[in-house]
Amino acid sequence: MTDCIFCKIVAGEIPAYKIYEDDDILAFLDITQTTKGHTLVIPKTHVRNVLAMTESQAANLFAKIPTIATQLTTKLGASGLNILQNNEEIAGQTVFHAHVHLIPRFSSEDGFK
Ligand code: DGP
Repeated sequence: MTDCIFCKIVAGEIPAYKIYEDDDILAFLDITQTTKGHTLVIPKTHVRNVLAMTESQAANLFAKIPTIATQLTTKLGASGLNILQNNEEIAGQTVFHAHVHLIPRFSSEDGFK
């Protein structure tokens, strides 16, 4: 989609700090950094959100979440991680290209919130 920010990131037209990439999936740092390492995992092919996905599209996206989440948590020394996923404006979706938020959580001993 030509006017989609995340499609532009996939195409390399907008810069992003990439965490993981394969033929179907891209993970990159969220611009807001709710916590250090806040990451978005997206399908490279445009789809509006989970409500518009086929089972196969959902399987491809969510199958990668455990590996990316575990590596992110381990490499950052986080104590845990929230997984968040918004569908449609009423539920907080602001970018209408499906994405999963990975939000690392740190104890006070980690030095981050
Ligand atoms: P949501 O509210 O669930 O639709 O989350 C959209 C997220 O996308 C939000 O946390 C901010 C992030 N975001 C928006 N524009 C950009 C961008 O240009 N680059 C990056 N890296 N993240 C973006």
